[in-house]
Amino acid sequence: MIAFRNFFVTMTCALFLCVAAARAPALACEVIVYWDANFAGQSLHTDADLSYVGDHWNDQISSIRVISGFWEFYWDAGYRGEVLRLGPGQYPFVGNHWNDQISSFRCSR
Ligand SMILES: [Ca+2]
Repeated sequence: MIAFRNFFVTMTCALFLCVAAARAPALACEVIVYWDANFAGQSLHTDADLSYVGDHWNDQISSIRVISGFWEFYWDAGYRGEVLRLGPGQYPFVGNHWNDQISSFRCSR
């Protein structure tokens, strides 16, 4: 009986960890992009991959907060062109080279 209970507890814990692990990737990608440097101007908070940021945001992003996950920012739409990879952190300015250039971005899972 004790052996059975231990087995049950073990399996329950294993199952829980599996569920937690399966959910982790979806929960671990969150980013905020900003129109201007120093997190100023309009902002876009998302956990979604964007193959095109849209006409309004295209070539406008100047600063980024990566809340979680590792994100790839691309020069062109469709995840093409040069890529800038950023992990969790604050990026008050993407640099002169990348300023107002990003057209698509996605979380690298
Ligand atoms: Ca800008």
